[in-house]
Amino acid sequence: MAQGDIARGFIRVTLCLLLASAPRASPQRTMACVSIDSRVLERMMGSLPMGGSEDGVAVYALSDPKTALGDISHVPISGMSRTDIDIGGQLAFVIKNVVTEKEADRLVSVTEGLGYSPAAPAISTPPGMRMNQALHWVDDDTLIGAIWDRIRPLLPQELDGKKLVGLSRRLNHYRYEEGDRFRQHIDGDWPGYRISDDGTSMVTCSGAHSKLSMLLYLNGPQDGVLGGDTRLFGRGGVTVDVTPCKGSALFFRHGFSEDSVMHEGTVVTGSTKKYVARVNVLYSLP
Ligand SMILES: O=C(O)CCC(=O)C(=O)O
Repeated sequence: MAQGDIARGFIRVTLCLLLASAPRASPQRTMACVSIDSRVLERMMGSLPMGGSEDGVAVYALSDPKTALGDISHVPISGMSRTDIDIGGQLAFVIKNVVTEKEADRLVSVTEGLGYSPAAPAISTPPGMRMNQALHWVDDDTLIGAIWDRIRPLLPQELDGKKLVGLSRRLNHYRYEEGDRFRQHIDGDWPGYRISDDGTSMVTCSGAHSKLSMLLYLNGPQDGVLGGDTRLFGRGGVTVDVTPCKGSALFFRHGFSEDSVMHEGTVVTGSTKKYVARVNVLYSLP
């Protein structure tokens, strides 16, 4: 079978949904399992935590996103707010309630169903830097469209003279186990990605490029996560630790801008895994 055939094969995975009734403070949550269908949009080279790379790492799409992700409203969640973080003059802010706790739990379950891997597709990191597991998928706009409608008014409408245009539909998820971390780095800038019109592959969005990272926290201390703060290194030696808050998102500049923010994911010190998703915020091209 040619690689293209494999890449476009359909896959059925079992989705373990975290039950909303499980006690919030307990890291051991009850799970219910349902089946969902997914497909592989692309297979590409992925870098491994301790160096080297692996070929054929999948980027997925959900065959039925509405069923897999559940009912997602496009209206803001009550209590949404933006708080700017003082890191010596560089842009960094947190938006609360980007997704609900239920949506965050569901997303964790979807990604667990698709399956994490040590290799991160298309990402290149030196040995020992990205010590976690990765899972990348591309949304058909079911989730990203709703998040966009919620957060759009709170984002910088212009950066470097370029207009805010949207969010990439590619979600790069990371799962950290005890001892895992993401050492100091600056995120690269990327084109936006979406699913092709015929649904079979991942394509770039024309006329847009990313300027901001959005780190969406899918769990946090309330689920039993210990450690795993995101540490921002600002100008003049300022450092700020942002503790993951489930459903909230941290934003900061990336790419080759002077304002790009050095950051790290600090060590997860307990047995509860930390889950985060990185999504790029897109601005117009000249
Ligand atoms: O998990 C974190 O807190 C940091 C993640 C990160 O550095 C990244 O996705 O670039």
